[in-house]
Amino acid sequence: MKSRLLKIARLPAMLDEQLHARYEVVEAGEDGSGLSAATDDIRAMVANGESRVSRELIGRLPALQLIVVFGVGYDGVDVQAARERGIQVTHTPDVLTDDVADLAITLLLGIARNTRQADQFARSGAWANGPFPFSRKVSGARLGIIGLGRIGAAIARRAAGFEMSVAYTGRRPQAVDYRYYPSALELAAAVDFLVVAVGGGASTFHLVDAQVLEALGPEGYLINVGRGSVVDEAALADALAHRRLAGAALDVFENEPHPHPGLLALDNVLLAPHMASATWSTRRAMSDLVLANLQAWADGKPLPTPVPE
Ligand code: NAP
Ligand code: 8YV
Repeated sequence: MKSRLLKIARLPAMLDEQLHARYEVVEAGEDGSGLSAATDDIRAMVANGESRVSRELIGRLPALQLIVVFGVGYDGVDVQAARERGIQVTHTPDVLTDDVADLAITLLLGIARNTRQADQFARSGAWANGPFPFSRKVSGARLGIIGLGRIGAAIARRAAGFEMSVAYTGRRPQAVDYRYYPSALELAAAVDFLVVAVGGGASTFHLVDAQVLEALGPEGYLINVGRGSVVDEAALADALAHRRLAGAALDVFENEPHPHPGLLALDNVLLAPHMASATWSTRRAMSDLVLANLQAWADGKPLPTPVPE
């Protein structure tokens, strides 16, 4: 008989098929809402970067032993509550780093060079009336990265190809050649493009607030591929609307799938629907890692990618 597995995330069909082949899959909303079936025998759960695995949800699953996150960010999981129960938590680091860094650069180039408007300009016939307005040069500009982790470092490596100077902030300086600033505020004041590559959670909530945006200034651009909660989106919409910031390009939002309404009509904004890791090959690699963690757990072996202690 197949054992039961709780799924509280939208997953690629390639992973769904594998899960259904191996388990009796019980589905619920991203925060476990709608979970009506008996939960006493559910020992494993699959979530994603957007899921909310609260202490309350964990409490409703007395047999739970494993939480597998399809994604690297696990800020939605109450890891402390899981640890108190001896429940293991895994995620999918590394395999998505390249894609997320690639999209950060795509967004940076897109917002600086106005590629969204350029496409429309070329399609619409407006081109016949004169040339496209000038945009902002990227090569040689100053890049600031909030969170020089796996993804932040990959963005920095890509920026070297554009001869950008790189600076960063984090909780502590690292043994790297990039300049370190102890706060997001000081970093913002020193760069042209500020990229958020840090995860969510209480310690990074609204790290980019109105003051940081003010410091980035009317010539500055914000790019966010980290988590929506890191940026005060209302303050961002206000700064953009009043041109106190040159532009913003965002893949993640405070209230997904609903970007702040104040952002939607602005022409100095480029939006993406949380798709930085959504390429075929990376989603396959993430799916494989989810299955590998589930299999290792079932076999009583060490888990390939547990979240750090
Ligand atoms: P990582 O290697 O753990 O990097 C996170 C970095 O953030 C670390 O270098 C850490 O440096 C820094 N950091 C942690 N807490 C901080 C704080 N309170 N203030 C300032 N810096 C802090 O993780 P990763 O693999 O690069 O992933 C980073 C995040 O990207 C994920 O957590 C996820 O939210 C996001 N992500 C988004 C997408 C997407 O689709 N848009 C896809 C994948 C990941 P220190 O320890 O030195 O502070
Ligand atoms: C995914 C992410 O889009 O890895 C993360 O933290 O945010 C993304 O890679 C997400 O987990 C899948 O929904």
